[in-house]
Amino acid sequence: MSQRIVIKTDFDLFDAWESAFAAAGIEAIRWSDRERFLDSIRYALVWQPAPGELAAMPALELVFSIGAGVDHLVGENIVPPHLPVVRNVDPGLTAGMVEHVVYHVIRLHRGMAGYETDQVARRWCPRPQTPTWDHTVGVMGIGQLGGACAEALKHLGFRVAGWSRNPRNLPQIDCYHGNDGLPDFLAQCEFLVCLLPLTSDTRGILNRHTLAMLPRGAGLINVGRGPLAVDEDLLAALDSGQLGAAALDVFNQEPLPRDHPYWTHPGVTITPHVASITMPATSALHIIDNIRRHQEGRELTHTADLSRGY
Ligand code: NDP
Ligand code: OXD
Repeated sequence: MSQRIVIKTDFDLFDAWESAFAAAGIEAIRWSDRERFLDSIRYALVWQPAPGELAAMPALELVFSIGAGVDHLVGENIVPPHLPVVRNVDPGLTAGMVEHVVYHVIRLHRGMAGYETDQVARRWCPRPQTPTWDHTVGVMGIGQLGGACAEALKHLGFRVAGWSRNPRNLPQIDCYHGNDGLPDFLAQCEFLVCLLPLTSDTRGILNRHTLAMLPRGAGLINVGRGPLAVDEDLLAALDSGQLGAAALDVFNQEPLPRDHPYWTHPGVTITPHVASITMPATSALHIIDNIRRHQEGRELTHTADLSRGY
């Protein structure tokens, strides 16, 4: 049977996917062309499929998430229950996330926003500097991406704490887990990086209660998902000074509405959900490997458990 993978993506990267899959003898099909191939599409690589769209492909054997997050695949009639879901775990995606997180932690640590304001005012105003090892960065979610960020921040000298659902043991990272471990974890985070998946347990976890547990003036970097944060609580924490700054890449509504207060808040830095973008050349390798594993009856790697939400 032909090897066809249909691709639904927000980014116009079809040509790159097509050539990466062609090298492995797999034919890539554009989402807009899928009706012609419905009976022969065996694999789907998707971002935000609508209910019923995957169920309409009777030959489908595997679903690949274009993103590391699979919250877009959770919901009624989105993924037929018998189909395994493989999420995106890829060195290119990890490297991009490490760059983004390290950039923002350093930007906050070195007070760059102040110098940017000074430049606009033509003001020469050196400020004192402190070493990284005097500061603690907390990473919420120390999986594939959060774990790599924690390690990179540790290499820069920061004290690093991590928080996960289950007990974890990462070299030189102070690991906390579960609801019981959250207050002690948050109490030390002068910079908080949120790299949690969006699940029923984590929705709204950045709220007035948890933000109040941070040291006053802490900096927040949310790269997980927008609905992890309660926007009103986050804005109130910024306005009161409980939060010193927030670098936000993900939002409750994307694109962020033009009239949203985040756009103009002096403490907020916005990026349009680009902390790390899936790169076809490297991600395809992991997809092709899983297709081979599936064909040979071997165990798949990086499957998601949709009932758990990640
Ligand atoms: P992983 O599944 O590898 O790691 C998830 C981590 O979150 C694990 O440490 C897990 O704990 C922890 N976690 C999950 N639920 C809870 C909970 N209830 N309480 C405490 N910890 C919890 O995911 P990735 O690192 O690959 O990706 C993380 C998220 O990053 C994605 O789901 C996505 O939302 C986001 N992302 C954002 C991008 C962007 O451009 N902004 C790009 C890519 C991803 P445990 O270790 O115990 O399982
Ligand atoms: C992802 C994302 O989950 O880009 O990979 O948000």
